[in-house]
Amino acid sequence: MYVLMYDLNDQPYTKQLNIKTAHLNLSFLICNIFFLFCHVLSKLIQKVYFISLLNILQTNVVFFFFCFFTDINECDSGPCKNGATCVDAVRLYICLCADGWFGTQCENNIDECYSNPCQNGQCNDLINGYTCTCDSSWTGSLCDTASCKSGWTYHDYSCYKIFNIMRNNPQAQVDCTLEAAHLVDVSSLSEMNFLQSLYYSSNLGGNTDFWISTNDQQYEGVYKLSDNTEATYFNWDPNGQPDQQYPEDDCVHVWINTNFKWNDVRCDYNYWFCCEYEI
Ligand SMILES: [Ca+2]
Ligand SMILES: [Ca+2]
Ligand SMILES: [Ca+2]
Ligand SMILES: [Ca+2]
Repeated sequence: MYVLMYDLNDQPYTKQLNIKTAHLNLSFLICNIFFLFCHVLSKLIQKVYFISLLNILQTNVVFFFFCFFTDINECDSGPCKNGATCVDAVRLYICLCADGWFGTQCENNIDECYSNPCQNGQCNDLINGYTCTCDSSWTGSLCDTASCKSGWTYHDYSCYKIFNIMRNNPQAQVDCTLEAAHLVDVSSLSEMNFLQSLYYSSNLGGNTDFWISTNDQQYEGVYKLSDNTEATYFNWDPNGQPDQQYPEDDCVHVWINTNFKWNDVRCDYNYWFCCEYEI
């Protein structure tokens, strides 16, 4: 009678049992079932050693069965990376990642830039954090604070300054260009309201009208902005403007006395002027 056995390294071998067939009774069947049980268990658990102690008496075969379970510490090999904490378990390990890392072995650097936190700038991914390199004219940790040149005021992605210097319209355009700006393009009621508040908060020392870019110098009645695109917003004085009183009335100024409504006038008149640059 040969019995399949396994040594401590799980290597199978056969062993001849020199006992009478008559004695190979139910005990052998139980033995094999138990062995099978241990072997299946060994697939689930780190190691199972099966030992059967055979004690052959004169007429009886008595088996003693033992399963020995062992488990190594899988954390000993240091599988968790980047400062993770390794937790040993049966047949496996679990890595508890340090902040900023993920993955089975915490081998991956979390991309904190994924959500695009830098509103006007470049995001630089770090370990458990990020920094923003802001575009020009933006500051703040999230590049969400506009930064206009000294003396200029921010509103909706533009910077503005009202110059309390008397200039005709072409001269005013040149002065704005020298400031890397242009005569203000007023294209919404919101922008117009902003200009009104800017006018009063700028301590300009007087109440003089100011130029804006709107003009119809190219075609009479077709109003353009500083970039030569057609104007779509107007804030004309409702009492008859634009009236083209003179043939040269092709430039537009903000009329302080009519609550900041607009009037078309000759371009060679002199007023203050407002410059704008986009950021
Ligand atoms: Ca990161
Ligand atoms: Ca504008
Ligand atoms: Ca005109
Ligand atoms: Ca007019």
